[in-house]
Amino acid sequence: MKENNLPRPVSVRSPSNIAFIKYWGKRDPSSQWPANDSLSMTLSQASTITTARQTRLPNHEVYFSGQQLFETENFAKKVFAHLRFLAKEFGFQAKLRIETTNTFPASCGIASSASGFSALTMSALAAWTESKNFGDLASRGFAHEKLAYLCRLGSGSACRSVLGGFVQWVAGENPSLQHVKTLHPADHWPLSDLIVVVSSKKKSTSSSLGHQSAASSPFFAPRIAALPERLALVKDAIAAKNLDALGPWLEVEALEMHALMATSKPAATYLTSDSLHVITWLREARRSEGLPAYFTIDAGPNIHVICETSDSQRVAARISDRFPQFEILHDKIGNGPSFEEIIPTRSEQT
Ligand code: 2P0
Repeated sequence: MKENNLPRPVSVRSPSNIAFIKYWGKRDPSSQWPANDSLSMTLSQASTITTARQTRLPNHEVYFSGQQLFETENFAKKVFAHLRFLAKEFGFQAKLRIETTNTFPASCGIASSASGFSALTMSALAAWTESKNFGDLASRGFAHEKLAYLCRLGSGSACRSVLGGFVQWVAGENPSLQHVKTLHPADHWPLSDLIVVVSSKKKSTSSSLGHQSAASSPFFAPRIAALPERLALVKDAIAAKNLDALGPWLEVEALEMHALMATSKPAATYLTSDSLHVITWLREARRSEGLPAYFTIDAGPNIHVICETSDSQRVAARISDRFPQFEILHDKIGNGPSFEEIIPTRSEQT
């Protein structure tokens, strides 16, 4: 406790994740109940670091990369709404000051809602409950399962970022039975995600709108019917660490999701001719040179090239050779969120 009787700030670093089996479509938006189970790999580099502190201010204050956010923007609306929801749900009175940054370049077209809402949820709860680590949070009623549930209410994919390694978000028979679980820890199979940034433009259709229209695509019902068997095959391939068994399903998932997006009402097209150049080249390099890499794609135009970490330098070098104009972000499987040490400023050293 500091001299001014306000608890010290807490800082949580939470990673993004890349879905191998996609979450696209909700059975019930109010409880964030997905249409299907999804499976992702938690990343280690692409993260959000959020510092939260209690204040005596009349309202919450939110800063992104040093810039104050106001509720007029859609993204900020969701952030403020989530803080108010958490405060009301658990009776927290103090208003928070939230300072957040991403470790990946701002607006580079990398989906940040998973890392953003998980870091926001965990740091805010830690600030309110004066927790310094996950043990403290658990002892105050916020164990991982509860954290995942609360992160999910901010943004669905954020619940998978609460855990490290290969993570499944189980939809369950009803909204209250959904949960997340680690299938294998990060050291089970070191995989890399080489993110080829073909565009850094902000996407024009938000994921939330995309989820709403997903069921209007003629591909939605056959996808949902095919997913249980596909999920089992993907889980087997991960358990066996078999990239040639996993890879084709990564590509089917990415292309099926983008086909769904492009055929929904309203439709959204995220892929660009550059996205198509990269994936066409990758498939050809795999066929002709045996390049051991497959792609997946998020709700945007950038291409996530998945390969074993032992091959990642070689694969990245080939991509850079062919596409020197595109930045590549090197990422790999990670262990999940962590509390960060905050170095107190001189005025805070009481
Ligand atoms: C996923 N995505 O499984 C899929 C694949 C993007 C493509 O979940 O409405 O930001 O906040 O629950 O989590 C992105 O959607 O949507 C997403 P909300 P979210 O990662």
